[in-house]
Amino acid sequence: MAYKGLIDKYSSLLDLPAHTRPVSLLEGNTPLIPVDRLSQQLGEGFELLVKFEGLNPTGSFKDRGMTTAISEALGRGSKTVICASTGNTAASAAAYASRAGLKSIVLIPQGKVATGKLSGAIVYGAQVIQIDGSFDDALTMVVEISEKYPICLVNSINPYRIEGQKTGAFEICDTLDHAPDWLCLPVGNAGNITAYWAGFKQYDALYATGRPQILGVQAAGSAPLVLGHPVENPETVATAIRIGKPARGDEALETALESNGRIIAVSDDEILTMQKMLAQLEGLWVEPASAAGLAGLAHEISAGKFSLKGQRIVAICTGHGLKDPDIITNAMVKPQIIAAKLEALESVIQSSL
Ligand code: AN7
Repeated sequence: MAYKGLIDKYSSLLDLPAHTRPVSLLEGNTPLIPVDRLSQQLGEGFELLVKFEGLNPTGSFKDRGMTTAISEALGRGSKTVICASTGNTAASAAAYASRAGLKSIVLIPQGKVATGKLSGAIVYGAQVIQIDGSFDDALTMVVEISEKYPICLVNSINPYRIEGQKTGAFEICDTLDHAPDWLCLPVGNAGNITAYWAGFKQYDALYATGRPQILGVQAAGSAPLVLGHPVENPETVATAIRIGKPARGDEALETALESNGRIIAVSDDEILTMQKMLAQLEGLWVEPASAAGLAGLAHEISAGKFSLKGQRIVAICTGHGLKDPDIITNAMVKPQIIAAKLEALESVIQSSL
């Protein structure tokens, strides 16, 4: 049967109001890719798989929750949606709003949104507004404005975002026939970790698929859940998770506790090293924030805090590397230029022959 998107596929498992009018870009259904060369670098005796969420229609995991949030907003009669965003939510909201015939307004922190996300929001037709402040400031503003005007808020405070996002957990259980032992993922505003946990619990209650332990990973310069207090001026190269006051922070902490997992922080260096390892060992290019879950796993393994034997571990890679090409090109050595002569080519590729 033809694939019609997440609402169609999992309708009976998603708590959506009757007025919901499905708007889909055939999101979800992303591959769970074994990464054996990477796992061998990290340790022995375990299985590692990457759920590559960068293959969603707008290049990030946000599309799972946006199909549901926009579908509900459309059915309710909303004309305009709004969100604060570090970039991926903005692009996703803008795309789904256009597909639904709605207007979208996105607030982003000035100068801190990667090129592929900003250009997405613009091409999909959003009204893009930069805030002279952080994501957290922008989120406060959109919450207030959506209480004052008939504009639908589509940040992950919106419960329908979580409903759609749960499908990531369903897909993993469908593919593996069981939940993995561990799930590793980056944590920013903490919608994704909240949704995965809800999804695994729901599937386990219905089909006895089990529950993973959850490893949530923040960037060290933006790690409110590790520090135990909000971070006023969050900083990290992983701009997607440059968030100091996660809206669903309490739920993330509860998830760590309930799942017998934990939330940790990794440095920007660890994140960029893992981004490179994934690309150069496996051919998977993810944006920096998306490498954080695996960077956290590597961190725990090298600290001797992880017993790997017989474990099946799934890492969620949340966004595509093409979202943030500048992080690569700004740091690269410019490719060499040679004469258009065979001898010149032979001499520079000697070591690869
Ligand atoms: C690639 O787009 O918050 O913990 O405004 O883009 O559910 O917030 C993005 C977050 C991880 C963290 N990886 O997820 C936004 C935004 C990527 C992201 C996260 C984000 P949450």
